[in-house]
Amino acid sequence: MRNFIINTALSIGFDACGITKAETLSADASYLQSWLKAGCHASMKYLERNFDKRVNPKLLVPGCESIIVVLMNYFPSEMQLSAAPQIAKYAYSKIDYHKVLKTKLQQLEKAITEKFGKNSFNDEVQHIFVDSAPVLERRWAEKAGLGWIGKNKQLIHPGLGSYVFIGILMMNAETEYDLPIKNRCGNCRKCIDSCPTQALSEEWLDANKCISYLTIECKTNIPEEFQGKLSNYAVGCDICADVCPWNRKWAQPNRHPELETASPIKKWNCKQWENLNQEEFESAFSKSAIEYVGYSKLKENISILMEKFKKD
Ligand code: B12
Ligand code: SF4
Ligand code: SF4
Repeated sequence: MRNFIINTALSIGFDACGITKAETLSADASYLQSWLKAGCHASMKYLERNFDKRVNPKLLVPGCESIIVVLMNYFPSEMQLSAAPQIAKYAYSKIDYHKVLKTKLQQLEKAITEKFGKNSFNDEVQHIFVDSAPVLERRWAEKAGLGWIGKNKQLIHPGLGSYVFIGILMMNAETEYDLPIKNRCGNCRKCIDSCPTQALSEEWLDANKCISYLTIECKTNIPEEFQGKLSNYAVGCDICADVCPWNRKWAQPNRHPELETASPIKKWNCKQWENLNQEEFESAFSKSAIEYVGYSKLKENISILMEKFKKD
């Protein structure tokens, strides 16, 4: 069953797949609790909710025995103009990655059901997850042998690097499981030392200071103290991934037509981003992950960058 699932996942177009046993994540529960207590989740209140389900998949999906984890490489083949406001690579594609991964996970589920029967899954509840539910996705990926969680808090896959999306399929059947691999960060601290806002420490990531949080999730104005430190990012941030030696070694352009870069990202210069109006936004990004950021937030971020740019 394990081999069938992994081979099918690869044939559907995922770049890697691993399976691990569904069990309570006790060590992670206390880590998560201290992280939340320290307020590192900033205004993302949803991370406080469903705590028990977040650390115990059997409460989220009754009957769940196995966690199937898939990865999809999103490293783009072409980069934006460096003088333009920067969009993090996760949001380059024309089509939102949530949709791309969910469609492929449905295909995987269908293939497993056809071969092993309907009871393989709990149809009563949602059991496909991409980024949007109380699931500690990076931890499951690590447990399923798909890489290690680096000091930049990202999952790093040996051979692919960290520019990979994670998708989860919770299965009620038991099967053979994969084993975690060794953490290869060693004494390196390049990500911690390169973070422009000191959001990273050896211990954790403080979202209050993270450019990714500030430019995507922060619903109020970006605090003045961080406005000059956005490092030209208008959406997300890739600095702690770009500096990682393992990405320099392993990251290769993805070959997924579904993740084709939206043309404005390839072409637009500073002026075009600055003059972006609502209609252009809708027509360029209505299907992309940038839609989640929203027109006003994007414009606000761009204007902060422009102001700083003009001052300098
Ligand atoms: C909230 C969130 C954010 C927040 C907070 C980030 C964070 N570190 O938690 C913000 C908005 C800042 C963010 C930014 C980004 N995100 Co985000 N995010 C999430 C989300 C929705 C939840 C993460 C979460 O639960 N955080 C809570 C903290 C406590 O969890 P954690 O840091 O993962 O730590 C857990 C484990 O790592 C482990 N752990 C870590 N250290 C230690 C230490 C000890 C001692 C122990 C016991 C355990 C432990 O235990 C913790 C609890 O299980 C996930 C999707 C999901 N449902 O998982 C995507 C996700 C993590 N994000 C993703 C991406 C792509 C990004 C960005 C790269 C986007 C960008 N370019 O701007 C950045 C990267 C920033 C960074 N350096 O991490 C991908 C990561 C892919 C990968 N290869 O790792 C995910 C998995 C989405 C997906 N399905 O692909 N994100
Ligand atoms: S995403 Fe950017 S701001 Fe956030 S921790 Fe990494 S380098 Fe720092
Ligand atoms: S930059 Fe260094 S410390 Fe940070 S994740 Fe990569 S290998 Fe680990």
